[in-house]
Amino acid sequence: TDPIRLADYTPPPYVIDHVSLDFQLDFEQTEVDSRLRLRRHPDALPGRELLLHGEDLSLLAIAIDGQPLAPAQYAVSAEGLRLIDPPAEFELHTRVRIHPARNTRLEGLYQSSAFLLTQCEAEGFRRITYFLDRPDVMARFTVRLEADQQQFPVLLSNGDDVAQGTLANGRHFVQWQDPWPKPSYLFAIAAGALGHIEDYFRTRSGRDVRLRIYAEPRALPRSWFALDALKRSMRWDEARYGLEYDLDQFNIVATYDFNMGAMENKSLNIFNAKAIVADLERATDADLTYVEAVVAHEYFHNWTGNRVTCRDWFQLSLKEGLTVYRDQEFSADQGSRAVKRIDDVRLLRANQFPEDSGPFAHPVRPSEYVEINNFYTATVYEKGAEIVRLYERVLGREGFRRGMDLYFQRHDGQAVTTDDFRAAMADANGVDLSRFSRWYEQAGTPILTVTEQFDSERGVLTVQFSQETPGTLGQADKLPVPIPIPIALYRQDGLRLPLQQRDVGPPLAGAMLVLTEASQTLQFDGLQEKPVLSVLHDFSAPVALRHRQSVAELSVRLGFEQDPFCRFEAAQNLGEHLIQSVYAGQALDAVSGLAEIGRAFKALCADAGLDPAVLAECLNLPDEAYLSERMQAIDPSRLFHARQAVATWLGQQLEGALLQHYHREAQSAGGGFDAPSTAARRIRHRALALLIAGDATRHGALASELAVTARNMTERLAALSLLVHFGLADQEAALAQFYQQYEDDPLLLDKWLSVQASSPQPDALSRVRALLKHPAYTHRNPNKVRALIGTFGRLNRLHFHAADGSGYALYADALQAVDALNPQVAARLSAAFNGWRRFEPLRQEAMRRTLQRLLQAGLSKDSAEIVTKALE
Ligand code: BAL
Ligand code: ZN
Repeated sequence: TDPIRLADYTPPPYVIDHVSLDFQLDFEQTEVDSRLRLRRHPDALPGRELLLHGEDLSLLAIAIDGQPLAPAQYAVSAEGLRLIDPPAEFELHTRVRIHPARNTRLEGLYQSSAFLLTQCEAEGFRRITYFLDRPDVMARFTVRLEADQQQFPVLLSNGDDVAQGTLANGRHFVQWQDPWPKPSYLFAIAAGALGHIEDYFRTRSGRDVRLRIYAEPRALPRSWFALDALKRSMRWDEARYGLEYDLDQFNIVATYDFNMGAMENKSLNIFNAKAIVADLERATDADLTYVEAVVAHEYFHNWTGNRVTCRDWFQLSLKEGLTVYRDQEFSADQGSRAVKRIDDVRLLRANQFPEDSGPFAHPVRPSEYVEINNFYTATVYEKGAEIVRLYERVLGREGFRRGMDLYFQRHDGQAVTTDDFRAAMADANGVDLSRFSRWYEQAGTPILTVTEQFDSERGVLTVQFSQETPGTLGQADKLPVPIPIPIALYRQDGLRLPLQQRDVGPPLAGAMLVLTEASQTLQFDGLQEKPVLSVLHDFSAPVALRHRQSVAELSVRLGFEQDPFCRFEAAQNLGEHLIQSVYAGQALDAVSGLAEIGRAFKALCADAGLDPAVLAECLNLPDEAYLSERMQAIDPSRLFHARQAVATWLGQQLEGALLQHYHREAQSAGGGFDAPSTAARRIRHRALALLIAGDATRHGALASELAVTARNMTERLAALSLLVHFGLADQEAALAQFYQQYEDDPLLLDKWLSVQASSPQPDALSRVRALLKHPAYTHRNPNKVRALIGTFGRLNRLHFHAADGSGYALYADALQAVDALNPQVAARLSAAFNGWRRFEPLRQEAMRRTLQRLLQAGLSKDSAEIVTKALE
């Protein structure tokens, strides 16, 4: 398949001013009657044909301005409907039939238990009716939904419901009107046996907005947290950006069958139940945090995505990077900003860095794609958010707000580009941001190297900063990108020193260098001894930092850094030093600086001023995905055991302190979803994991005890994971009990599957094999696929990479089966092999062969794009 290229962009041939849709809804056969008001786009290139996108539609009727078309006036193909010589302005009437119950791709209109739903982003609308299904065609929609009243008591679409009534034969209808022009990817309907909960939000201008969450009745009592998160999001967007909601109702529908996390359809968000249905009793703190973030994210899209949308799909990060940045900031304001930042960086490093260094590396604004669904990536989302954060770093929060204000002033109601966003940021602040375009255009994680030289006689520290972005497929040479680098100096005893800059290199503003060249040097003087240098506070740019520091220097940073992220970073560096030394074959006892590292961690545990959640993250060793990024010819089994050995050592070294934290926080850990209680749970569960790694015989009983006394799902699941992952005596009983207790709860069964799929115990593979046949599992449900197969490939590095290739084989078989049903979900699974070139030769070969076998078996366009790239 030929790729679609950004360079080939042309404006749409026609404008669609108005769309009127009439649905006769039914699970088996739905009919869609459409009337489009089209007129030739003023800038359109002349052409005799007009192609309207359409896939898997049966055309029942077609007319232009009331006149049925003769066969010579149109042609239907796999791509869509071609109109021959259409007038400059006309009304197109079509009627098509579609089959929702047969739709296993979950794109377009599909069935989810007792209701019908749509998913149109990116190109699902063309599976509903013929249309110019591209984001720069923004139209006003009127939608009439008609169905059997008993089967489909609820009929929802975008905008306001303007008419409804009952009809003969037990049927009824509701008519919806959306006053805001929107691209087709934001169209939605939901229809069927849905219950709802309700609340109101009064906007700052005094309008009352009715808020509803619709779901299967059993899920509703657990959806109040999400509804509250929605209200907090609405308030936050007014306070931080002056952005108010623009309709009188806002509806969310939750479903257990969904390809993504959620979807921001105008005023009718559709959510994976995983991102809505959550309370302390049945969801972990991580789940609740996720729900809060996704609810906010989709709501924030109302302005960043819906009111101002993307010109084309290459601009996806325009809305996604910006909206992720906004939800990150919202979450930071709800709980602990430091913990939020650490969590986000961990995620970026585990998911985006490998993408950026693998065969699927692509710029935040890609220049070509085969299947756009494959570009909803960590790069477009998370790295995109980091780039937006760069603007905030260099412009300050107020400057950033000025840029946002100008962006909306210029582009409300338009479909625009990342260049337009950057121009608004630059113009609002009177600065030149042209070099930031490189962040969007270049793939690959820039490597920032920091080298120090101290002249003890003159008391001068010379620091050289250099950057290099590695070449990626099709982009061999890279240019320097602007990198904001906050700088601090500490004395050995932890005192922060003033920065006395010498007249070398660019002058710092607010203790921050913005590195714009390949290399720049700074000097600081007035120093009595070599100071400890600290850079990149708060992870100020999405770069891979190479800064060699001694164990002594890292220990000072761990103990005294004022920036919590940097303390976490020092801990990660110390952990990495130990793990890599063991991996390289050293006995742990012989690793340089071991005793000093032990002392530094002990001191950290005793630091009463430290947020226990930050402490927990400092004690969380760098994960295998992140470590692997910095290695070649990886032996995953050796890496797992090296990391485990360091965890064991840490658990033994810190035993006393860990037990103290575990018991001291017991009471707080029974509290609600507030920062102190969630922090208490984090440190307790981190402490317990290390204690058991240190000595399972002595401390395993604590996990069994926690399984029994658990007061919330965070505790219950922590206990279950530890029992299973350490293969402790009570594991089978705990698994059986968990299953029995939550058999009726799809989201908790997902967890039950994931805990087993991620187990490092020797029986993991046979467990996964058995679970594939378990009634709790089906290839048809994306959440189940992700929980079992996805987790196995992503988190179980020991068994996925089993030396005999059994993990790859099992995974590939499952992937192939899923691909036949749901290409979008299968393509995600395919990415698990992307890093194959980084492994030792035997695994490389086994993975390469698996990829070839998959390709030969015949894959969907989605999966084929990923697998082909991987083999290139
Ligand atoms: N637009 C797809 C789901 C999301 O990012 O909100
Ligand atoms: Zn989004």
